Amino acid sequence: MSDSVVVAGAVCDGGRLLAARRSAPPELAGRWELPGGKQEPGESGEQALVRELREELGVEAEPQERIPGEWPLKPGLVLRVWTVRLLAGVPSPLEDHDELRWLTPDETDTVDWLDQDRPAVAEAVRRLREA
Ligand code: 523
Repeated sequence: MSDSVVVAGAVCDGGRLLAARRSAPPELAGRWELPGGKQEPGESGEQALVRELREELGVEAEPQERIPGEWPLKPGLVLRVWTVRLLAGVPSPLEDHDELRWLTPDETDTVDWLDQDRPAVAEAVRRLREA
């Protein structure tokens, strides 16, 4: 059986990257992540990401490019990440998060990212610096 997928967005706007602090479960609460969630049957990764960002942040967003690679979360579950552009709305922590921060490339090390998110965060920051 193929792995289940968690999709996440490196949401970039105005030269900054959006970081979201998890409010649950207890072992992950307080750590920072690229917002997203589980891809459901019948959805593409991009569709799942658009849905998750709408539910969690209240925004309309457009996945742009997949960041190459995928990162194991636990057996049978992998993380895939896209860069994302905001189309409408201002992100707010509606579900699963208790704080959001827009980080400049120089500020991205100021939050405690989930370990599995770090390679994609590094690549997103590299792209932000180039843009
Ligand atoms: N991660 C993770 N990084 C990351 C996300 C969005 C998720 O490491 N950027 C991990 C955290 C959880 C698992 O992936 O162990 C599922 O993420 P979650 O809870 O955000 O996905 P949901 O909300 O779709 O999951 P359910 O509540 O279980 O449906």
